[in-house]
Amino acid sequence: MAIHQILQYPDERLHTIANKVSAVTETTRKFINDMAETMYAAPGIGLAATQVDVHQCIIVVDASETHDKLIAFINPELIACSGESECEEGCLSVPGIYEKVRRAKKITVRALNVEGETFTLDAEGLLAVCIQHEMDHLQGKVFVEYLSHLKQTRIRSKLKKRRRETM
Ligand code: K2U
Ligand code: ZN
Repeated sequence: MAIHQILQYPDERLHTIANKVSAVTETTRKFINDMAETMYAAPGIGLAATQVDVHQCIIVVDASETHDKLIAFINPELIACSGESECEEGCLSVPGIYEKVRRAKKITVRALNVEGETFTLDAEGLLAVCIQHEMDHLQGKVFVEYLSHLKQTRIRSKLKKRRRETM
């Protein structure tokens, strides 16, 4: 397995729209294993293929307290959502930034699993937040884009300053 480098905002590649996976192959399964390893090592509770510069509709999520319940979603689609809730979010591509975002409270997602079989999942709470956050990544959207332009400008400046200091 391999740990991939995670793109850092405001890298333009984070705004790429991912392509549907046409067939789930051994190569797909190996990549998903790499994504999971990369996510757990970060550490995080979700990761989208976009974040490792692979523009395929694949996300992995593990919102369990024991960090041993990985769910892989291939070609995920939101087929139902209800309610609204606000949650403080972070992102492995925007380190050190945590801001509140409003999202659907309950969702139903349809996707392919690693065997290429269709499944649906009802989710709420942190799992629902994480799945929506990762599905945004597949559409080229980073969570800071829900914030005001002023906040986005301040975040870009903060990250650029931090990068200059670490060079
Ligand atoms: O996309 C990512 O960068 C993964 C996020 C997923 C996430 C974002 C917001 C809310 C929940 C999950 C990372 O896991 S950010 C780290 C983190 C960990 C636990 C709870 C919140 C954020
Ligand atoms: Zn993220």
